[in-house]
Amino acid sequence: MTTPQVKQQTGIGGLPLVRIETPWSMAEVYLQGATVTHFQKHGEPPLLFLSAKSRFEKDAPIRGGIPVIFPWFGKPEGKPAQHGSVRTRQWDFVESKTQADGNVTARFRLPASADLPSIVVEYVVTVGQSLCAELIVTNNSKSEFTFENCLHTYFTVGDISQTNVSGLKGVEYLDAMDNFTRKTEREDAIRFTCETDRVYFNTPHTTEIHDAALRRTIRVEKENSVSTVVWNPWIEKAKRMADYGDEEYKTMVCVESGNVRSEAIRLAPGGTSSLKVKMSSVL
Ligand code: TA6
Repeated sequence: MTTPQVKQQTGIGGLPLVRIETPWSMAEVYLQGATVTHFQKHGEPPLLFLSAKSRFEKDAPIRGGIPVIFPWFGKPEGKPAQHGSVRTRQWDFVESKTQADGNVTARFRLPASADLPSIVVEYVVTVGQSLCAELIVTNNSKSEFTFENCLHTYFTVGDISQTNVSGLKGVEYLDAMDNFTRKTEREDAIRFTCETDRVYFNTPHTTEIHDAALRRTIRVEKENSVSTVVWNPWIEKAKRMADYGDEEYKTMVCVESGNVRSEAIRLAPGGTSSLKVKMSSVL
């Protein structure tokens, strides 16, 4: 059994990354946005999707993996960019630890910044037979801090036309493709035949991605997340995204975990909030 290893390396575009090898898997985390760009169990296809056309440049978001969305989701009025400010910042790699069971944890911290006064943001990635990501926000200010968070995970699938997402039947959602109209999910399994962009509310529970082409099920388990976002850009939007291949919509789906829009978090002074997601695959 290979011994766990953690190495700091220079990655695509000269950007620094942390590469983590465990007896079961390998992962890569770019310090840019503390973005997990790769997780793959030995002998399996990659769990995470990374666009072949992603930019790897300072101040540009990485297209794929697990973008960390904080302190806002989407593009609220007056905000300078889509999906928060931290996915394009360089985080610090603090430490890594190998657990007795062979899992490796790597801890990252967002450097203090004037736009987030007295707010400490850390991110802990645990790599083993599954992948865990935990976004931890501590409010050291003297006032309540309201924010949205989301781990905007891109998953690899073999063929989107043979893929479905289960676990959301009966749940209310906002349909971004229909002026954010509030609807109720009627399907046991969501299938993809067009651009799909939905924010599901009151979903603290597990969802599953059933990938018939790769003959695997991906399980997304969450702690302290009540919003789930399901997204596939489909044909026309794929063509409009410069950092995304025209055909890449066929081999990915986003199932994102966080607390967004009406489910934003209100963190009292001295409080800590942790959003945790465990991603695993079953063949
Ligand atoms: O999570 C879905 C979504 O909000 C979509 O509307 C789409 O914009 C996607 O995120 C990607 O956003 P980005 O800013 O990374 O291009």
